[in-house]
Amino acid sequence: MDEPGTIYFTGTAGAGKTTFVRAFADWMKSAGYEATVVNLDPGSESTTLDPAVDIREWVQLDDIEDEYGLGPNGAQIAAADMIALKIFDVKQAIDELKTDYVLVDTPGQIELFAFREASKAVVDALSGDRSQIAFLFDPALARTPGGFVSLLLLSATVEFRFRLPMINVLTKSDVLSAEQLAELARWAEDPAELHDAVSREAPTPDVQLATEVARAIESLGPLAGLLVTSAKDGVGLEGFYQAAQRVFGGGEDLDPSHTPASE
Ligand SMILES: Nc1nc2c(ncn2[C@@H]2O[C@H](COP(=O)(O)OP(=O)(O)OP(=O)(O)O)[C@@H](O)[C@H]2O)c(=O)[nH]1
Ligand SMILES: [Mg+2]
Repeated sequence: MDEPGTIYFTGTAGAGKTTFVRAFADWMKSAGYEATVVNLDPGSESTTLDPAVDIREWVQLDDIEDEYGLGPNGAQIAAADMIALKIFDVKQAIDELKTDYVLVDTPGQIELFAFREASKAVVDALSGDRSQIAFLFDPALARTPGGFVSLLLLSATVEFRFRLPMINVLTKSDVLSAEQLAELARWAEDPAELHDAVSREAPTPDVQLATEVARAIESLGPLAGLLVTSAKDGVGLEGFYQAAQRVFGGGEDLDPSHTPASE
């Protein structure tokens, strides 16, 4: 069997990572694909994710807080390093399940995943050649030009850290109006529109910086599409699958003989 395709889901706290992973895993199952859900968040309190492989089996945030007398942030940092030490056990548990796709939910605090060296070791250990990162845009932040630009830069930073293909995904589209969605689509497709929107945003002492940042975005070229999704309404899950497939296999199913149930 080919190596599984691994997708890491990251984004700011509360962006909808855990909810999206569950919804996407359910969609994959209903479409006839096999996926393993992995929780890499040692502080996860989700009752809905139901991961097949859970880092909390090896590393638990509350235990670390108690054992070492650390607060939540110190415990998260210690946990990130402990996860790296346990990662080959996690990898073995994933490999034993032998599925085509591995969906990895990452800690709520993005800086733990994005900025710590331990996370790079984790991603190196878990991933083969077929890996990518989904960066989730929370509409609460993405709906203003400045917030949108900040998320673009954060996404670019994650790409810079991991050097893996990225898919940018707008979550919770159900909370936005049709007009807001159309505006976000214009910003995603046309950096000049985004630049104009940033310039029009209420002047702040930082407007110059915001404008310079928007120019930087402009020079990076348009986003390769911001995928609009809602885990709540099941919107965009198939589109996300297709986008991920394009990265993994040039648009083909991993196993060409496989016909998903929905086809
Ligand atoms: N309306 C709406 N709410 C959503 C959707 N997806 C997630 N949410 C809500 O957004 C909040 C955060 O969702 P999570 O899935 O826990 O987000 P997360 O990124 O995993 O959060 P952390 O791991 O704590 O950083 C919850 O209250 C969810 O119910 C969606 O598609 N639509
Ligand atoms: Mg979560």
